[in-house]
Amino acid sequence: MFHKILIANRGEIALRIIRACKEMGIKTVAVHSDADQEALHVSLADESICIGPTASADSYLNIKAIISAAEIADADAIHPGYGFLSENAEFAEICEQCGITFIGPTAENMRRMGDKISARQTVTAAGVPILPGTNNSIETAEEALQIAEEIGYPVIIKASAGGGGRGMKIVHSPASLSNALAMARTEALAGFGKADVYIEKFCEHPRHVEIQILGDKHGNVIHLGERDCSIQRRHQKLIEESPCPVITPELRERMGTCAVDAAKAVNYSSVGTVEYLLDTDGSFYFMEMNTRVQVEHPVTEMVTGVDIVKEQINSAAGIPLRYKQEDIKITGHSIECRINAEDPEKFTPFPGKITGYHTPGGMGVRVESAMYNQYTVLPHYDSMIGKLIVHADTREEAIKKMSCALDEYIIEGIKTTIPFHLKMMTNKDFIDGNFDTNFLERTKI
Ligand code: MV4
Repeated sequence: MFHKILIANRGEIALRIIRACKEMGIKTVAVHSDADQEALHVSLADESICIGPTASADSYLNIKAIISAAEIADADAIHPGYGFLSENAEFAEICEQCGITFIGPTAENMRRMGDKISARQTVTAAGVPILPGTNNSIETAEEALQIAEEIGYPVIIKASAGGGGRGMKIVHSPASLSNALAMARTEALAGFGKADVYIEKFCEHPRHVEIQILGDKHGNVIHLGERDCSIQRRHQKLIEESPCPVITPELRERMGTCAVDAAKAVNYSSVGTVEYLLDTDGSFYFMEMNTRVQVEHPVTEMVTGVDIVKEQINSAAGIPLRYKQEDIKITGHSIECRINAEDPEKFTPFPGKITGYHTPGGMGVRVESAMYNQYTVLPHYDSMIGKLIVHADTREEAIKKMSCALDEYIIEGIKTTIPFHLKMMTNKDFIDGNFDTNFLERTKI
């Protein structure tokens, strides 16, 4: 097992990893930018090293500085968290070349699944359903028109090196296809360094349902059930829950088995998430695979009792999975609300000093946050400042518990998304589980 882990991240996920390490008896090294000197992860770690100026590019994305910090601190592993370098195959390779274990999948896993066309080819070979479309890059308008005629409009053009909704173009008729293709290729090249795009049938009212995967370095892969992440605004998730309100045990079994087959097809060796679109008729289609621990992993932990971060560390240390698939049971219902330092109606960032802070508690209430009283939320980084997670026997009880916890959560001095979430918990369609990825577009909360 590792002697000392460097956490190459900040905020709530850095705290989450530090806590897991402490419980495992592993020393921790926090890295921070100049501006994060007062951040909580710096004081909770055993050691801390400043890795550069405020800008992420000069600090949390600075591979040389992070590797140097690991060498100075004599860390034998690095945990990247999510975002930043967590899906950077080159960083994973450099860690291994420096004799430092990267706590995550292999660079090969990242490359196979990070490129969306490669991922589609891989999962198709593994028998995972994908939407009708192309498994190769589309170069010309003629090709695109022919494909679109075959699959029928609307279609969606996606960047192979994109993800998370970046660079997508929805096309409703042949007249707009050529321009959309040209724009998609231009934006893909500018945004991701590769112009490769593909086309698939556009699913008009999908839910975003994802399966948590856990693999080890011995070929074992299991799944930990699903999360419904449909409540999102401009591809930013706001509320996640497990189980999905409309899933059946049979559908969970099929989606989970397909996700495991996809992971086994690339010999996946860490935690990961297979993302699907779930259509209104119960059909599901592979979207993409995220090769990192995700923000929303706690809702899965709450319904399965599995500590996903600890299992990720164990797997990176070469320890075989302690769970078999038949050990995994889904108990109760869990909901997560993302607490962002944003205006609750405009969702514009609202950084500033926290002048009063009280966290909710009680049975089945969990707060994951690096906030504290008098802490100053910085404008330089992501606006998510915490996650409020609840767990109860039923979805109805979880919604009630979330309402009470949100009401008890006091954050003074800045605006947050708490008022938005309080309204969501009393929204009839949300309560009835009647929503898809377009919910916030069509519903005035
Ligand atoms: C789609 C789709 C509908 N049809 N693909 C968004 C990011 C990434 N997870 C894939 N995404 C989608 N891909 C097909 N063929 C719907 C989404 C989607 C979405 C699209 C537009 C606006 C908001 C969205 C939220 C979640 C998923």
